[in-house]
Amino acid sequence: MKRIVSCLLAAILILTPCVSSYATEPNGTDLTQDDSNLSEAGGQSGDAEYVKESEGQKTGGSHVEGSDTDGRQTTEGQPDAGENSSVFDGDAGMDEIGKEDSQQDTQEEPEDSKEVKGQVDVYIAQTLEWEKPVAFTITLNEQSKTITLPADSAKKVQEGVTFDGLSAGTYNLRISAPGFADYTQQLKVEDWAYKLSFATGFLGGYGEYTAGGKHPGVLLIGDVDGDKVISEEDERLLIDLIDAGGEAGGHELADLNRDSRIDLTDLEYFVQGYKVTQDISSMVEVDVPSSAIKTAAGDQVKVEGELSNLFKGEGSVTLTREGGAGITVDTPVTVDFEIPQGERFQTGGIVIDSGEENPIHTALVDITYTEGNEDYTITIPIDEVEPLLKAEQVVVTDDGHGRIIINLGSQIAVKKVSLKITGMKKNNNLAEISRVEFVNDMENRIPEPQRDIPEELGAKAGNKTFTLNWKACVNVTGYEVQIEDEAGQQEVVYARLFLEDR
Ligand SMILES: [Ca+2]
Ligand SMILES: [Ca+2]
Repeated sequence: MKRIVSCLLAAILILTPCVSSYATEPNGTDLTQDDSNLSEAGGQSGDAEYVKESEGQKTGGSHVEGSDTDGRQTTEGQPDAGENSSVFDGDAGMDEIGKEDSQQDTQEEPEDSKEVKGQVDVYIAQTLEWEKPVAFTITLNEQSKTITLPADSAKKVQEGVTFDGLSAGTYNLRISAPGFADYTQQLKVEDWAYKLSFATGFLGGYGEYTAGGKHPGVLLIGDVDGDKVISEEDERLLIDLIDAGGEAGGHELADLNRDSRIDLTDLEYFVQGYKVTQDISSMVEVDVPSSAIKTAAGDQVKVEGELSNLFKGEGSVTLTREGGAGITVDTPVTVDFEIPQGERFQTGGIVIDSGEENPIHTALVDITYTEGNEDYTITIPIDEVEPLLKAEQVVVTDDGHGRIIINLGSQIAVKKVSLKITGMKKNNNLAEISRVEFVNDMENRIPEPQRDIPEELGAKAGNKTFTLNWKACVNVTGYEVQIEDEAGQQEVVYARLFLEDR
C-alpha cells in the first residue's frame, strides 16, 4: 500500500536563535529537494532512518550521521590543554596612542577633545546542549561579569559582555565555568574596542584552528575534578563514575551535560575538550569603541534601549515610529552615528546586526568620510533583492541571518553614518538592532560562522521504513524531521548528534 508521507527537515542550529528554517515544503510523495539554492557545505550527508511498524505507531528511532563533529579531540601529543595563554598586541595601526589622564566623563557624549577609553567585548556562543543553564564568569583584571548560557540552546545562542572605560595597559582575561578548563589570555588595551569571540567547542568552517588564524576561541569542556584544567585525571575519574553506575551525587562536575546522570553522553562531551592540540585563542578584532561614537535618533523615531549599547556586547535597541506607523520608504526609522575623531579611528567596514527573527529588508546607509580636507558622502542601498553590491570599492554582503556587512575596501576616516531603515523582513512595526560594529580592519575579522539549512533531502522507501538523506550541515547540534501522513497526522523526530533520542 502506498502511503503518502511528507517530511520537513530542520537543523537545530547552535548559532541561531531560530530553529524553524525548514529546507523543504510539504510536498506529498515528492521528497526530492530543489537544489537551486545550494550553499557549498562540504562534509558527508546526513542520514535518518524512520521505522513505522504499524499504522500511526512509532517504534523505531532515528539515526543520524550528521556533520563533522569530528575526530580532532583525541590526538595524542599535548598534555593538559586546559590553560591557554597568548599575548595580543593591541596596536590597531593607529598613529597615536592613548593619552593617560582621567578627566573622562562617561555620562556625556564624546567631543573631539574628549578622551576616548579602551573597551573589551567578550562573546560566548553555545555549541553544546545542557539541561541546566551554565554560568561563565568573565574576569578582566579585577572586574567580573557573567554570561549564562541557557538550557534551551535553540533560544539564545550567543551572549556578550563589555568592559569599558579602560585605561591603556595590559589586562588579564579569564573565563571560567564549572566543568570547563579556565581560559586565560593577556590583552594589550589602548583606546579601541577589542572583541574576543568564544564558543563552547570547535566550530565547523574555520579549518584547523591554526595559531594566528581567523577563528573564534574555544572554551574546553571536561574538568571533572574541579582543578580547572583537563587532564588524564579527569578522564580516569569520569570513566570510573560511569562504571560505578552514573549517579551524579557528589560529582556534579562530571555531569557535563547537566542531566543528572553520568554516562556515555558525558564522555562524548568530554572528548570535545580532551587533548586538544589546536589553537584555542580567539582572534582579537578591533572596532571603534562606543565612547568614540555619538549617537542620535532621527525624526519621529522612538528608541527603546541605549543607542550607545549598539557598540557594546550588551543589550539591543528597538526602533519604532512615533505614532505607530509602520517602517516604510515614506516613514523610515533613522539613526545617526558620528565619529568626531574619524581621522584617528579609521574604519574599514561596518557590520549591522538586526538578528535573524526580523532582519532589515531595505535600508539606505549614508557614509560621510573625510579625504584630504574634503568631506564626501556615499549612499549605500541595502536591498534583499540585490544583497551583493559592488560600487567602487564598497562591497555589501548579507550573511542570510540578519547581519549586513559593508566592506569599505580600505580604511577611511568615517565621520558620520546615517542608517535609514525603510523596511523590515517580517514585522514592519519595529526594527531591533543588536549590534553595530565600525571595524578598523576588515582583514582582521573572524568570518561569520557557517550556518546551513539542510539541503538535498532525499528519501528511500523500505518495508515499513523509509530512510532520509540530506547534505550535512555545519555547526548544528542535531536535526528535526517533521513527518506528516495522508491523514494530516504530524510528528517530529529528533536526531541529535550527541544526545540519544529520548
Ligand atoms: Ca581537571
Ligand atoms: Ca550527564
